[in-house]
Amino acid sequence: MFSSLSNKLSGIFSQLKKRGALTGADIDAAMREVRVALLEADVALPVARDFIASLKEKALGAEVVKSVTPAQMVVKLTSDHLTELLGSENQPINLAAAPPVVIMMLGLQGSGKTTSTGKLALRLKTKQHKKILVASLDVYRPAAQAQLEQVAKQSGIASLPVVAGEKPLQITERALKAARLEGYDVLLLDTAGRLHIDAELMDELKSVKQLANPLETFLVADSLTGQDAVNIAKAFHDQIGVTGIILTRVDGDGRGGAALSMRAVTGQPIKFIGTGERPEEFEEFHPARIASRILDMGDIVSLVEKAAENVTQAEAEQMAARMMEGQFDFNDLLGQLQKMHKMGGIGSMMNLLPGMGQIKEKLAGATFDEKALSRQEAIILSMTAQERRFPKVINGSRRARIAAGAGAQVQDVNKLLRQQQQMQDLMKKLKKMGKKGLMRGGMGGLAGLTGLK
Ligand SMILES: Nc1nc2c(ncn2[C@@H]2O[C@H](COP(=O)(O)OP(=O)(O)OP(=O)(O)O)[C@@H](O)[C@H]2O)c(=O)[nH]1
Ligand SMILES: [Mg+2]
Repeated sequence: MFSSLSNKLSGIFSQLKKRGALTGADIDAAMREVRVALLEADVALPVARDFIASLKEKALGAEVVKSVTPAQMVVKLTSDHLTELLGSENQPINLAAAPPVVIMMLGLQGSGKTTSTGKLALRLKTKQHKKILVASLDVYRPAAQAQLEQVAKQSGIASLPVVAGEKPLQITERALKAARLEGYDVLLLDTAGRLHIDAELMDELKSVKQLANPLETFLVADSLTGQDAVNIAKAFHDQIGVTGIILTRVDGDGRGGAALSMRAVTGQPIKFIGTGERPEEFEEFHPARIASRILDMGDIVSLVEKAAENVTQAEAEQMAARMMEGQFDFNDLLGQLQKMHKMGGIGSMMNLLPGMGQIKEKLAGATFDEKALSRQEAIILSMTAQERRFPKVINGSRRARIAAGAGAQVQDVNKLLRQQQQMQDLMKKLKKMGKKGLMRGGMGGLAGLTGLK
């Protein structure tokens, strides 16, 4: 979502880097360009203006001009400033109260409230081991309550049984009671959306809030709506009082302005971001990481965390043991493919790597897309257990059968066989090299799998 801003900034800074020593005029000119880039990214005007004013003041300071690498100093200052603009530190969700802790979700129609309710519930359940109850107060849109029920069920979360004809306040009361009696740690209230902010909606939200006394009131805002999202958030905050913002569709091609202005305009922290439609596509918002993503310095920290989450120690050891034996059959390959999928595919990994912003388009080529991963998985799944274990038995007629079963071409099967063979050869070599070569081989193996070699 920040790609265009990110490209512009890296362009500005690479020009600057070429200059070596910087004059005040160089910095002035660069700051003007940064300002334009921010405005083009749909950052609110006053926010961009303040940002540039204070950044320029620092950048023009003697430190930068006299430093050995002035351009890098400017980049560093910009990164610090961006981090600050985004809210400095991650603000964790507040659950510090006697259970059941109530969390209320609000926002405009279609902003992602129901989806985010499910995502947040899943996150609190898996990461913080909380017992969660969700309840929908949306009695206006037909099937809204059923939608939340469905979303919850998908993630193994309990939802308040729907009683036809109840009003939002009645549902709230029943949900509070159920949460108390049934020993839930957290109660998430999903509310109805409206097309515009209207008095009726505000009154209803106010009375629900008064009754439920939520510890957190999250405004769910669609980042694709840019400055509108920010203005709406401000209006909600002024009238209802919110304690944090959940920014959705950060995976989309929005220009980033919403994320950048939200904190400055509303004074409230972004606590989470939605990065896709799936329940697990939801992350804590870390200002420093986002800033470094925007400046295309990569986001190594999140990458490492993501990988650690998905590959457990035991799995890693098991994988290493197989490698040490010089083994690599289709079960191993399938395991690797599935892990990549779990991590949100190669695309999402690439976004996090330094310097990838500029070559991302190239990487979006045939061997590098999600579809290819899924197709490879389908091919392996269409093999028998014996074929997966002993790929050598896969002859011409088996290849045709496997291709047909996976809805793929025989040449795709051949390609995958070659990959498996390469990996197998690599493992054999590794075995000879011993432990020392393992790391290097592992990386090379990954590259081989993705056709990068
Ligand atoms: N790509 C992407 N899609 C999202 C994200 N969050 C929500 N969506 C999609 O946005 C659509 C609307 O989401 P809902 O959760 O139903 O929105 P809502 O605010 O509850 O809508 P109403 O109840 O009608 O006001 C759904 O198709 C979601 O899958 C996100 O972070 N990324
Ligand atoms: Mg909804």
